[in-house]
Amino acid sequence: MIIKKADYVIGGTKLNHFPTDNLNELLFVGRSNVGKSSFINSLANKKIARTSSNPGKTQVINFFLINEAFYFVDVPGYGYARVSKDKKDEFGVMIENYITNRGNLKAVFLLVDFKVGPTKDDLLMYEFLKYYNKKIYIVATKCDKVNMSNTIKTKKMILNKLGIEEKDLLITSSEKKIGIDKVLNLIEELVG
Ligand SMILES: Nc1nc2c(ncn2[C@@H]2O[C@H](COP(=O)(O)OP(=O)(O)O)[C@@H](O)[C@H]2O)c(=O)[nH]1
Ligand SMILES: [Mg+2]
Repeated sequence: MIIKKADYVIGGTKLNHFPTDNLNELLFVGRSNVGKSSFINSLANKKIARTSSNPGKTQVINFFLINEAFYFVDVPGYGYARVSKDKKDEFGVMIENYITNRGNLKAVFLLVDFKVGPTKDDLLMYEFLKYYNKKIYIVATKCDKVNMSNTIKTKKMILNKLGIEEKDLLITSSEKKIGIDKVLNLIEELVG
């Protein structure tokens, strides 16, 4: 798939703030700073999502209309220590509501830092998504940060922790544009 058009449409915290045109939605989740905004921008080949080295920025659920046909949905990253407990609970409830109540949610991309591997929060999110029978794709981000000799070991560690097979792991780098085309092909199959 080639993304020709990608535009921010709306941000909101509740179902009644979200788009009503009933298009398919692809959700991107992951811990804060995992490289989610960079990944969305790489796919779109355009800076639509705000990136930051200063985590905890995204506070609402953001919708980006892609090729006038479907949405990319960006939610606040979890696991960011400097966000207050109340805010964390609020974000958690907001994301859970979206995931459990949104009928047009087609698939979820769970982003995991390739070098760090799945954190406790990532594993919780993975279990949560499985419990609600969501179609899940695991994306390992920032693979450029792991050198060749450690790649196989790192990959095995991630597969073991999540209990998935090699074919179920998408290894990517937004910075070096690795694995991006493969994800775009997958998106084509999902919503094209
Ligand atoms: N080396 C490397 N750094 C990346 C990559 N993707 C994102 N980053 C950096 O990781 C930090 C967080 O990225 P961002 O996309 O804002 O993460 P988000 O909080 O998950 O949305 C920024 O400093 C990015 O420049 C990547 O593929 N490789
Ligand atoms: Mg972000």
